[in-house]
Amino acid sequence: MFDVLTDSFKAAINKIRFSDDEKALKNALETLKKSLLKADVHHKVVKELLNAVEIDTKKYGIGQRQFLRAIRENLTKILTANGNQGFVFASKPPTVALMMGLQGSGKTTTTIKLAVYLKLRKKKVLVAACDLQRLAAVEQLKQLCAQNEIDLYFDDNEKNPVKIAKEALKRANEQMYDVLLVDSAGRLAIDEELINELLRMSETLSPHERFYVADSMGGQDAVRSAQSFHDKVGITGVILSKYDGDGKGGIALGIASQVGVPLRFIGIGEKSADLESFIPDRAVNRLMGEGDLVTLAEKTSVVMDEKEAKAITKKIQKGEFNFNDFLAQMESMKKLGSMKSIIGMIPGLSQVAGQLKDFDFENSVEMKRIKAMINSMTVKERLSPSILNNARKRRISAGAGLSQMEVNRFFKQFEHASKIAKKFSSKDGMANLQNMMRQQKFPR
Ligand SMILES: Nc1nc2c(ncn2[C@@H]2O[C@H](COP(=O)(O)OP(=O)(O)O)[C@@H](O)[C@H]2O)c(=O)[nH]1
Ligand SMILES: [Mg+2]
Repeated sequence: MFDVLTDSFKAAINKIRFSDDEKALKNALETLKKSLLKADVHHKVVKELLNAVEIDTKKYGIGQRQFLRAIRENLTKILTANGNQGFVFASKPPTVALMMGLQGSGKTTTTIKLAVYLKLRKKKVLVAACDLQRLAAVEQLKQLCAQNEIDLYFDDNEKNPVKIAKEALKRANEQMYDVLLVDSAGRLAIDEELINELLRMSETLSPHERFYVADSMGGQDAVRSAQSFHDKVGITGVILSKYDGDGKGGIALGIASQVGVPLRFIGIGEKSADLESFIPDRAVNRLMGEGDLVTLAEKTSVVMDEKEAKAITKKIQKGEFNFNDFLAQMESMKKLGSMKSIIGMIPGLSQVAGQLKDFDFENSVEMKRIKAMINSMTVKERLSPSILNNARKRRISAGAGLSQMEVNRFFKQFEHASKIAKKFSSKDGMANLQNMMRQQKFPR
């Protein structure tokens, strides 16, 4: 959903890639401003953010790295200013949460997602069906609760949602539930009747949490209605639903900075497991598009000069990447530091990095074998991998003191790696890679 912001962040950053004067900074800020406005961020928020970024960049010394740092820090400041993430339990159970929002915003779906989320954390959860506006609303909850083995309180004979809420709370107390989640009615627009119903519900329940479910695709309208709910009923936290859609990125910034309530969760799909705690760092990474790939790129450019990198990329694109290049790449990799720290910089893969033992790339048996193999090749073979027939492979395996199977496996890997490299060095390569990473879901 952040693609709008992401692309323009890159454009802004590129403006000061090769120059570091004030004019370049002004250019970059101007690009950033346009992109933020286009992503539906309120102009006041944009103005404040840009001012802060300008001041901080100058403080750090104008340059690309400093500019990025200033953006990152100021975005994080906005997104964390209001406190809590995730679910907060009351000191004495049951923790009562009232779910609010406009019709179709995702209240019911989010209620079930939250129940599943809490159940996974070994909490005893009761859901109350208090949306009596839409005919099918209670039926929808009955089905979802049955599918997910969640307890539901409903009363098909009662017309007053406040009474149902009251009875549900009584049951939650009596049967020692840890959490009571109350699904409420919505309207297409905010009206007095809805607000009155929510106020009476709120009085009866004294909820610890009043969650506002906001549709991520809603733009400034969604920010405005969140503000109205906050003014009239009071919100303790916001859950952004449909975060997986193609809405513009402004809403997270808008809610945090304009409404001033914390973002707690994000809904990332229609299924009941599709809920994640809102993690500001990750949101900022996504907002800025490449996570620490920026850092990674900077690191790589330190060990490999630009001309060399371009030459290699060209070779890969033409399918001319050979064993000499391979050896040269290995040498550069050494300078990059341990694989673990590199993998840790790629968004979504930090989990994997933690699981990797400190792997000594340079001194690994695998690396030594590969070097032995390449050393056993003739100059011609190194330059043209395609001429390697079986007779040549036999000679190489003898020379390197390895079995033919090992040699074959290495060649297969090399072929595979060249293919992947070729794919990702194409015009859309980086975008493909980033999409792939975004779609990866790692358990937390
Ligand atoms: N893609 C996606 N769809 C969602 C998400 N949350 C809710 N929906 C869909 O939005 C529609 C309205 O959801 P519902 O929970 O019934 O809204 P309510 O009227 O506020 O209770 C349903 O079709 C849901 O499947 C989400 O995080 N991602
Ligand atoms: Mg509903």
